Amino acid sequence: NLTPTPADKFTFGLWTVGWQGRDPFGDATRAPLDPVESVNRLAELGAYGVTFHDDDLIPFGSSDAERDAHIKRFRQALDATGMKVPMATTNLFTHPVFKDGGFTSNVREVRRFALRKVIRNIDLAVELGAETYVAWGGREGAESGGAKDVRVALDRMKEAFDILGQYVTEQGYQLRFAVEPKPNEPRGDILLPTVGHALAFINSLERPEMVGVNPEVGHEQMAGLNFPHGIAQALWHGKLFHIDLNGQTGIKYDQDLRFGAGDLRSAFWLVDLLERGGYQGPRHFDFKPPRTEDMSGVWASAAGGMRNYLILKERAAAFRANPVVQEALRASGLDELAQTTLGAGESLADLIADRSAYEDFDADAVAERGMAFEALDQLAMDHLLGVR
Ligand code: GLT
Ligand code: MN
Ligand code: MN
Ligand code: MN
Repeated sequence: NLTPTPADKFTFGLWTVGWQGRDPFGDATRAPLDPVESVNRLAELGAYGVTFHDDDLIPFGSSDAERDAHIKRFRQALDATGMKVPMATTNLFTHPVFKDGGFTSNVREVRRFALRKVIRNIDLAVELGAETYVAWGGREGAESGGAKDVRVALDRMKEAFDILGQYVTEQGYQLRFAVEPKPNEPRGDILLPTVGHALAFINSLERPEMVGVNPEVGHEQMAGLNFPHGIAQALWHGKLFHIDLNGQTGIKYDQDLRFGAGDLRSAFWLVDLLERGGYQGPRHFDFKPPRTEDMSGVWASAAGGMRNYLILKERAAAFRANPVVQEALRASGLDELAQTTLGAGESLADLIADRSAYEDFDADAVAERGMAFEALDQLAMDHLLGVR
């Protein structure tokens, strides 16, 4: 069934369908989009919910009365449609004050302002039912070596997450943070550039259990990395708190194509992993409908991402269910990989005493075994391309 329903847990950032198409070379190609319109249209398309930056909903600099009015209209749209807000985040990148970062700006009063801006939106996020708070540090970085003492900047980054963790704990909120890595753009080099860097950083925090990652397909691919492998490791650490789905074709600027456009083979293995790997969270789309599109193209792009996910889910399930595939997986040794390397009850001393493991081991003979990965991969291609 390729028709999305709320049970599929598809969510969209307000900033995605609301992107006006401004880029470094050209002006907006689309008019501003009312968040209420986004909620209504996405609900009609079968989405589960929306996510937002503070400034997507409440323009920067709004008065308290204006802020209340924006929140009220948004809430009414959520109530009327049943749409949820599972995640929210903070805009610490658009206003010029954040030109050198938010949590790690060299300017101390900017860092204090950034923390207050996050705290204010955390209160709203929790009121709206969010369970995850994303932190994308797009402006945390540098263009030149002397501009940032990276070790000291990481001290400030840790300080920020420790303070925010304390705030959430003291308020008794059920909210977890998800760090979103990105290697570059808009800064020349961004701190916490990949999933691996972020996972290591989290271990140094005061409350590591409250912090996980929000990897984005295109961001890891901009670093030349295998996205499903990064996601598998995040799952292995119990740190996949959220995910940004989109499309990217190789190492170039952040394309933010709709999910499924871009590296389709990688998307197939990603859906296979998410559906089998125990990830229960939202399938969150963070894409930019190309600036060539009018509003009907925007909604076509949003619908297309969900459709591609559901097609790949069906294709991956067919791949796993096919007995020919199951035999090919055995031929490729996947069941053997699942066996422990030492036998049950076997000790290190037993391994060292085992002559067949080393002294009598015939490396040349064992090396003759082919792994049969090509046949297995062609079965995957046949399923992905729809001929099986
Ligand atoms: C911005 C960025 C995204 C992040 C969003 C969260 S904002 O559009 O490019 O990848 O997920 O701050
Ligand atoms: Mn991106
Ligand atoms: Mn983005
Ligand atoms: Mn993102």
